[in-house]
Amino acid sequence: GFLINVLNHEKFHQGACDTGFINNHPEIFDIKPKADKELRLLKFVGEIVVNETKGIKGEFDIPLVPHIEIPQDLRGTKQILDEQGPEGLVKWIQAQKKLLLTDTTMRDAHQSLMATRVRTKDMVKIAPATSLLAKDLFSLEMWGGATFDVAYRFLKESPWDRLEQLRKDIPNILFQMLLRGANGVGYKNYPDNVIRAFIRESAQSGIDVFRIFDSLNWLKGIEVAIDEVLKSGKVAEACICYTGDILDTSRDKYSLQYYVKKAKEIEKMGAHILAIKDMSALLKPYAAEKLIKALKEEISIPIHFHSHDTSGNGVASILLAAEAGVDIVDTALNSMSGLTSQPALNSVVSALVNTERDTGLDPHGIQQLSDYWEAVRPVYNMFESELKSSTAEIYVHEMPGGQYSNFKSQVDSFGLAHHFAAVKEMYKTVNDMVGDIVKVTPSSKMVGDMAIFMVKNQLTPKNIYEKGRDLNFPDSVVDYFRGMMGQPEGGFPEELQKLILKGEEPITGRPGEILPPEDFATIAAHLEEKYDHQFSNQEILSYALYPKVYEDYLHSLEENGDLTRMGSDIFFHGLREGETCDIEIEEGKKLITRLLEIGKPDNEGFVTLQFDINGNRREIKIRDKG
Ligand code: 3PY
Ligand code: ZN
Repeated sequence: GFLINVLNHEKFHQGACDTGFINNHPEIFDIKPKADKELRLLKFVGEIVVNETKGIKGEFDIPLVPHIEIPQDLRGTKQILDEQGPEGLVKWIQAQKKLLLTDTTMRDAHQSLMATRVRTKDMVKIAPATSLLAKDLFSLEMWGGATFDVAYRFLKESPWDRLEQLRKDIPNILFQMLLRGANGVGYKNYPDNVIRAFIRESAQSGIDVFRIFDSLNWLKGIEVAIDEVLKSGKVAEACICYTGDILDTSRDKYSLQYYVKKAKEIEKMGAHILAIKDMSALLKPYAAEKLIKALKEEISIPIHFHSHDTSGNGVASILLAAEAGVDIVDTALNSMSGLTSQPALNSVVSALVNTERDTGLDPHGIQQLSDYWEAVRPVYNMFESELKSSTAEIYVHEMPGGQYSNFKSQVDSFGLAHHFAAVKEMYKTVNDMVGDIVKVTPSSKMVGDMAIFMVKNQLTPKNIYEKGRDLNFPDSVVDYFRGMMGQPEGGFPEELQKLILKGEEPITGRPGEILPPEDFATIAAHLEEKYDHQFSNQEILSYALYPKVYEDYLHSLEENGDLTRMGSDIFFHGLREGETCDIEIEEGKKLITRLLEIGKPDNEGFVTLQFDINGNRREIKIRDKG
């Protein structure tokens, strides 16, 4: 607008004004026939219709949002933390008889069931109802883990916006995130100043409880994160990741003593809460009872039990942990629970009604929340894993829930679709080769990458020392053996380490100590120069964590505009021929869109789509890539 005004100005035509700026910036005339919002949107939808769905789309129910009225004095655990600080919150937890619950629906549940694809829009719709109907929860786990990069990478939305929008609508329940220690929300160690800045920013944007783990239970790897959370006045929940089987006395690496020792160290580090992170659903019911009993005798901070239901024993483990005095457990609303996800929240609530550890949650209220998610879920069906039943096989290969549900498609993408059983078997073999390690992001990814690599190259634990000499191992494997994921219990197997590092010396200290600090000012300058606007601390951190993913997201914004207001059925499935829907393109601005006709590809392979937009006909052409 400004430019046009200048160009039309009388003085400009007379050459009587200083055009130095214009002369020095010829790029301002480089006006792409910039697609208007409407056209960009139709192109986005058209691309899905022509190249993904071919106009085929299921019928989706509109998820029912319960009618509620939020009382003025709605309170919850968030107020306890805000008013009494982490120590006050810990005292409150210890004074509770009831079993406290965390609902993971908005984080681990969909990460484990649907490749982390749930969009902010579907969360925000149910947020006010959640704040009321689930007001007696201990916390909502709704951020961190894989949600951060998937939001940018696949959903083309900002994870920070998700956090802030949910915070606004749920002011009374603690927000909890999963932080991979020195790996932040990524797959590699970051410099200390990135971890610290990320925690500060997350705390400011609404996270209360930081669940922090190291993928090898190497406690040095979580020191910096715990320290920063303590400084920020938030709750530091430090994890021991559970692996092996404490009931099996023939396997002594991960014994009861191992866990008790780690727990004591964690308490000494100043953590407010200890989490038992059972990412692979390996903590069997009677082992849970034994472990919690022992820990309750040895440490005095509250214990939070996180598990998955992959084995089908999840609720049983929770109930026996509750018997043994566990303070808090993770569950997911029933419609988002089970299998590789968390054990079922509503079922645990009902199981404990009229018992000493009654959770205090209202079964009717949480049923409505579960019903909502039940109706949301079909839109995401293409991301669901093929797993139809729980499996006791998990006790053999020990693969984390989120990885298990994704692994099949990862294996397929390497052209090994028919070798899935062999790769799973190899996952166990690799674990033995590397010395029986804790397997959770990113160490689990390393084991998975190595297993695929071994099968692909027909390697065995024997022939690898011959055949592997000239092979380049996957990055994650090299990183691991360089010591860049930390130090495993019992050290690295030396011969294998030598083979993979090909002469390079591994490190034995904390990677954060040798990684040069990130220069945030340089990132800011780079982004501002390239995109010509100011970037917030949040955005600069996003770039520091995921430079390419973040810039791809910026490009998507340029190309497609802001897609966050679009309904998820359209975002993932486009429109079917003849379908009419509302597409919101900005606050309060809706396009009533009807896909009139999908044409046949022309000679150059373009398909013409006819739309009716708010009563006007519009035609676009999309290249059929198929
Ligand atoms: C993650 O790191 O994302 C996990 O959920 C690990 O269990
Ligand atoms: Zn988990």
